[in-house]
Order: sequence, then C-alpha cells, then structure tokens
Amino acid sequence: MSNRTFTMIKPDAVANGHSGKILDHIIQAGFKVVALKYTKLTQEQAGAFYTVHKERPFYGELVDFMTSGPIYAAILEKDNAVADFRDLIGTTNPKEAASGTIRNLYAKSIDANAIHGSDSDENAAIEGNFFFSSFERF
Ligand code: 3AN
Repeated sequence: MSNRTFTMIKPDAVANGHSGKILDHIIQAGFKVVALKYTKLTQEQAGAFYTVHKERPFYGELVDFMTSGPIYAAILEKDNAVADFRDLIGTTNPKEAASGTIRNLYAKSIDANAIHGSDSDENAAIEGNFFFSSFERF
C-alpha cells in the first residue's frame, strides 16, 4: 500500500492567500508533511514536470500558469496516501468537485485548480524526487 504522495499548492491558491488553510486542511485530514518547499518554477522546470502532458492542447497554458507565481511543493505521508489525497482534493474541474474537497473550496477553474496530487505511487516518487534531494526527503 502506498504511504506517500506529492502535492503542489498552485500559484492561484498561493496568490489568493489560501496556502495556510489548505496546508491545515491536509494536516487535519491525517497527512504528515515530511518535506516542504516554497519556490517558483522556471518554464524549463514546469515543462519538465508536466512532460507527460506535452501533447495535450493545454500544455502551454499549464506551463505558463505554473510559472506565474510561487508555489508550495510537499511530500505527504499517510496510509493509502495517493488515493486518499485524490479524494481530499476532488476532481480536476473544480465545478464538478465534491463539496468540502480542496478544489471545491479554493479553486476557480480547471487550469487554476489550486492544488496538484500525484495520480500513482510511481508518479508520487518521480515528482517528489523532482523537487527534493535525498537529504530533504529522508
Ligand atoms: P489532475 O491534476 O487532476 O491529475 P490532469 O493530470 O489531467 O489532472 O491534468 C494536469 C493539470 O493540467 C491539471 N491539474 C490542470 O491544472 C491542467 N488541466 C487539465 N485539464 C485541463 C484543461 N482541459 N484545460 C486546462 N488545464 C487543464
């Protein structure tokens, strides 16, 4: 069973002053923050992070949006972390996100959707390694 996932609080949520509430929501839901970083992605870094979406029509917009302001990146620990965190954040499109989910509460649109959550154990490891050195994700 997976016990780690990776998240980013995206530029819209940081700019709107929601970072603290979102982090608290995550912690109150039983996730332990095992690594945390406040940073701003370059176009090159965002392009590399989202390389799986390279062929999708929204790739350029996604990279522009993710570099538009600072973000928080974090590794989170909990039993069944990947699936439980996807439930906590809600669907990609916040208009369809279940009541009380992070995207329902804090996101406005499908591109500016407040938060990222890894979609598999494999991607959680890749994404965590992208942001954190081995010293930072002990
Ligand atoms: P999720 O983040 O819910 O796993 P993905 O992996 O399908 O969603 O998409 C990655 C990111 O790309 C989303 N978080 C969202 O910001 C953006 N995105 C997805 N679909 C669209 C779309 N139709 N238009 C604009 N941006 C999108």
